Amino acid sequence: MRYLIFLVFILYTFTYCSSPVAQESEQTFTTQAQELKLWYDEPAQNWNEALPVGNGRLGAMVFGGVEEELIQLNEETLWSGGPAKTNPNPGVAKYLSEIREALFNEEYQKAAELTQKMQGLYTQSYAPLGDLLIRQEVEGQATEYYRDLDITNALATTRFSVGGTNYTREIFVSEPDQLIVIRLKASEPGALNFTVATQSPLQYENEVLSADEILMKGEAPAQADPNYVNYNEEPVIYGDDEDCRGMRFALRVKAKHSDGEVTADASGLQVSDATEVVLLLSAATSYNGFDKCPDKEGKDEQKLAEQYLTKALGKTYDQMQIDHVQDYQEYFNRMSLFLGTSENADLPTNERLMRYSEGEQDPALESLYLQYGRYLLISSSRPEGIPANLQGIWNPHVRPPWSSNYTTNINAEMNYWPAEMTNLSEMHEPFLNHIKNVAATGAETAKNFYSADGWVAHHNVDIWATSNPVGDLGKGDPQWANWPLGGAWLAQHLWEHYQFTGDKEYLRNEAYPLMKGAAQFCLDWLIENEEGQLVTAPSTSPENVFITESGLESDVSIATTMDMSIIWDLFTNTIEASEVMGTDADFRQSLIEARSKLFPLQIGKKGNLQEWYKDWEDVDPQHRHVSHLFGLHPGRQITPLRTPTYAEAAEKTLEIRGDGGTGWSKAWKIDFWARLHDGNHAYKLLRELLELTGVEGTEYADGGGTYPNLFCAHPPFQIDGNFGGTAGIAEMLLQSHDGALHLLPAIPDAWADGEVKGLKARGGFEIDMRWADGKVQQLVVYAALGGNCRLRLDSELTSENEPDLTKAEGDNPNPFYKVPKVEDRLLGDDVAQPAPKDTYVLYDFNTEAGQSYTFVGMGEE
Ligand code: FUC
Repeated sequence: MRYLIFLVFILYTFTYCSSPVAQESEQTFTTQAQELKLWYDEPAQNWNEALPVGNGRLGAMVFGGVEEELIQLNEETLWSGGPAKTNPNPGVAKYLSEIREALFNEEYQKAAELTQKMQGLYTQSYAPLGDLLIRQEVEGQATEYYRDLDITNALATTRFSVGGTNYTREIFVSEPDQLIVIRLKASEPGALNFTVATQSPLQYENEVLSADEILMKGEAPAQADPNYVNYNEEPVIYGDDEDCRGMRFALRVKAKHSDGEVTADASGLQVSDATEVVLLLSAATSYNGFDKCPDKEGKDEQKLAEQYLTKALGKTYDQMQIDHVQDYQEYFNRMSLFLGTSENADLPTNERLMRYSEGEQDPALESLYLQYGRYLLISSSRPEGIPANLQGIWNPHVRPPWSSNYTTNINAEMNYWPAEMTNLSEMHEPFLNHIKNVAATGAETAKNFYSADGWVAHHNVDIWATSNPVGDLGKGDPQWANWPLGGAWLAQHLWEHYQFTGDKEYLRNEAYPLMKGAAQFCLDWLIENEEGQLVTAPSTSPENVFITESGLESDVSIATTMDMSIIWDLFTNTIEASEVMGTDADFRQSLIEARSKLFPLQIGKKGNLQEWYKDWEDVDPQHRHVSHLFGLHPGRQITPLRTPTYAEAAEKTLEIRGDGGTGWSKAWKIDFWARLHDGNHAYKLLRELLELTGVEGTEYADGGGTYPNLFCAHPPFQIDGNFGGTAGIAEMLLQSHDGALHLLPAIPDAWADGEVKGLKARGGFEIDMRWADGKVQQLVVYAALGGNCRLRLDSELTSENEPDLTKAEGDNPNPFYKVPKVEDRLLGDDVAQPAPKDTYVLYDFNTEAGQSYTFVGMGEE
């Protein structure tokens, strides 16, 4: 049976997957076994049942109503506000010495009060563009209702029949044509009668442009308070800012029809007696960069919207769709995953999810979840664009939850964890590019708030690259507002991009200068404690509160584990980057010295990795943030093979924290357990992440988990959990942060057999592998960059031809696998560093750039 399943899968993947192995195959067999679709037998009742489509810039949520179709629209650059004010609270650096004195005197509350004075302004909010409303006249009851989102083609379809006529609506968002394209079709000639209207929750007006084209133009607020700030009489303000009004936007809707009639008036478009109509939606904003006023210095959004439309007018619907699918699949088809087939795949996705939540097995839903994460990333983060925010690009609220901004104490980074591993390196680019903007405002913030060099970012960033500690000049809580490690964490992504791509030009020209700037700030920010160790002060551990021995509760202290781990990571990456390029030896030396003096990781009395400077209790021991395990994931300071003592302490920490938490918290825990090589625990959390939520009138009404449209629920919707879960699945299959390509490091019993293609590893390697009973049976390593390759797995391999496999000994010459020597990792005097566990087989061989290497597992024919 197992072989039958694999045969089906291999045929399937050879058809759909363009990984190096698949490219060699010309087979064209197709199977429905892994149809990658979300589908439903009724229209969406609410936003969390609607289906997301997007091209990175334009987004739409499709509800699929029969007589009233609602398509909620977004444009990624449409935000409230304008360029960030970088010195909103002058002179606050003076508090630093007083805060530090209070901290060393153990006056934590006094320190927290003073720290609160060092706050700037809140970020701005991501705004919705508006709605497209299609009111269709049908006579009679609709039957055979069906709607789906096909993530192989990035296409959403709604179908139904009325009185013997079949109606079909298709929608996709084209990257090549920069349009939202909707086709409405009837099986009977002239059966289409509908109107099209536009509206927006922002300030707007509608205009008629011609008999078949309408325009909505409007303006975003000049100021929109975060949804949790409720003390201002006017939380949303339009255009009263003397310096800079809010951003302008334009939406054009044009109807192309084969027959029937189209007219336009103030209420929108009216279509009568048509058989097929294509609606082309073109939108643009006046956003012209993070440092330009979107009003006075803004782009001509009217012209842009017109240009996109005019350019595509000559194209047929079919040609637009072909171009769209081709463009999308260039990314999507790079990877495939098969974990088994599921009977429940024949059920509507909401029901399928409900059964899964009740404990039924559905491995195909788990692989669909990974692919959905990849779909969402391709649809919300395209090169040249703006990074995916807390909700990707999909948001209907003028004051969305947490401003739908970039929350850097976990959420924004989590969005990009799957980018490199799941073969979507280009989708990482908007995030990497925005770090440059943040470094520009962050250099001002470092100077103005701390009199420090380099650049800094705090807990919240927005399209304007706001980098100050938020809190509205002292009204925020330091436990989240005054966290200056955002920039240092962001800088990890620059290094990771290099690790996966090996792009030295990028490292030299883009990444390294930014990494260096972040490290310069940290060098300035660190001070010596009484023992001469380097510590951060003030320091918080997002967003937790400790209780001291004397029962005092506070959030501001010294050298939290997260601070020290992020700095260790940044220094280590920057040291390695300067070594790779052979430059900046003096600066490298200063980092090496500083790193050796960093306050070490500590193990607490419960055997846990300590979160705080001292072994204090937590006010909320099961807090959703697990900041102190940064070194386990996404960092590489703690690994079971090299620092087993700390790995055990990390495991204890996770046990104490428990498996609960919001959507993203569970997703992070999947990554943690995968890094601890405990596949079954990671899998348990994946199942919990995929628990149905948000269905009113059932037991699935609230809580973290997954909505019927497979969006992750914090709750409310936050896309980070989708991306963190996707990365977690990838981490269970392959890891490459600890000196080797570790194959199946955390494979759960539930995934005893499976196959993956196109997973990426550091060093530019790409992995296709099939496994059975948890052991690798077939493996192809594609070496994009060449160089030494080191494999780690728990079973033996043979290779019939090249390379000659020898079990490796000694140092690994591949710079991508460079792992700091154990003595650099001696993090506390009291902790022994046992040798790596001897439970894995290690292979070491040389590769040539562009070559694939094939292996088979023992016992395999
Ligand atoms: C952090 C988290 C919250 C939420 C918000 C966007 O503040 O603590 O849970 O995810 O970001």
